[in-house]
Amino acid sequence: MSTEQPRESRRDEIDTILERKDGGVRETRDEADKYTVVGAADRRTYANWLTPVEEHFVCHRNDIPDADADSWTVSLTGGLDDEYSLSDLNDEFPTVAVAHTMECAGNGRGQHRPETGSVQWGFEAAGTAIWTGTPLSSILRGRLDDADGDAWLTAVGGDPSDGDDVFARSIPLSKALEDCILATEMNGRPLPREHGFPVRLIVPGWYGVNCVKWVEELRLMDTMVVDGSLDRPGDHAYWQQEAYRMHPAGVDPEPNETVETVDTWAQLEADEPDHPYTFDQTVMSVIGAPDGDSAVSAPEDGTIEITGVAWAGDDGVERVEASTNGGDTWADAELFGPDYAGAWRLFRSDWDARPGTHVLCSRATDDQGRRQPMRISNPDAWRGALEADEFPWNEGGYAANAVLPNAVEIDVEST
Ligand SMILES: Nc1nc2c(c(=O)[nH]1)N[C@H]1C(S)=C(S)[C@@H](COP(=O)(O)O)O[C@H]1N2
Ligand SMILES: [Mo]
Repeated sequence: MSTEQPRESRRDEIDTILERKDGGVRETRDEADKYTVVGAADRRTYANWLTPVEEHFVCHRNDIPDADADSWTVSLTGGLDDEYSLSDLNDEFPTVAVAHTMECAGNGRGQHRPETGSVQWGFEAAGTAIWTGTPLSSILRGRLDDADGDAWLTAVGGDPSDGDDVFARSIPLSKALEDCILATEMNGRPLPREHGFPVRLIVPGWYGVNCVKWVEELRLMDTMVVDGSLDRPGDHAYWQQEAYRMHPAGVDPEPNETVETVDTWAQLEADEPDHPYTFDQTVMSVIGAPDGDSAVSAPEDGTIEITGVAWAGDDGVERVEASTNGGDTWADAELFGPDYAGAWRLFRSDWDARPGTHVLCSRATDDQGRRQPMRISNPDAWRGALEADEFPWNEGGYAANAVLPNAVEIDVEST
């Protein structure tokens, strides 16, 4: 299953992906971090609810495994002792479809000043697709007992890790049973290779890193994955315990066996864990239209419709406001369109546009009353930033959801 290709061969892989992807950031590779990344969304992506595969970003580190759907298996371990082929999964369990907004936890990283390392995403690393597959609750049903109440489920990717960091991520068993699926289709078509063919985990409303691609093992555990948790060589803890944790500059986060809450924002507001994990997505919004690419001419009555999307992870989007003067004043936007847990909502707001240049931005509030902060803080503020309506600069550039860095400038021409 694994491909021992030299790094240079990824050029072809990326080219092939790029042939089908169009959009904003064309391609970014972080040589130090060895990421393969295609930023495929552009602002217009956010004027639509469903994101076509061509506009959906791609992000992973290792080579894409050369997978054969007929021989691929998912093993259940950690006392579950079973194994399924994809046709077993398909035949033995119900098939469901879920809507999920995939967002890399590093979305907005490029908005941090000073710059943080790795891929400098603006807002391009988010998209909403319909994912079809098997509910984990069906697979796990009848295999659990009461003692598993606080258990974790660890998904392991079959991407070759060169004997290094195995791609393994843990989610609470309760989340797995609630709404997670093993997906084999994206937007009604077989999963594209770069999105996890033949099977990937979808964790609705959680950051992309939790949605393990090319899943080959699901392991029931008492704790989150730490080093030595898996029956295989390599380091097991990197993706859970080191990468994708929020912390100030120069800090190495300590591993934890468990956390009080998997609500990413609540972890940030609380004093523990010291360095939050990127689990559920923080409240966020992006304007999709007008897109600022060219000047707009105001119609006779001056009214232009501002359209965008807003999402809030496990929480609902309670309110979206739009501003046409860089955040000085705000007007309530209207939520409309599909309303699925784990996927973004469309919003719109009528703008009485006058000729000139205007800065448009949006600000969403989740159903726990948490509102997007206006800007990203300086590097020293850390958790103190929250009180100043700022998002805490963090060294990995994770979970950023500040308003102003996502603003769009619009030239309105007189008619
Ligand atoms: N096996 C595996 N799964 C993975 C990754 C990876 O490197 N290996 N990258 C993760 C990250 S960081 C993100 S943001 C999402 C991106 O999913 P997409 O490429 O389908 O958009 O996949 C996640 N799943
Ligand atoms: Mo990511």
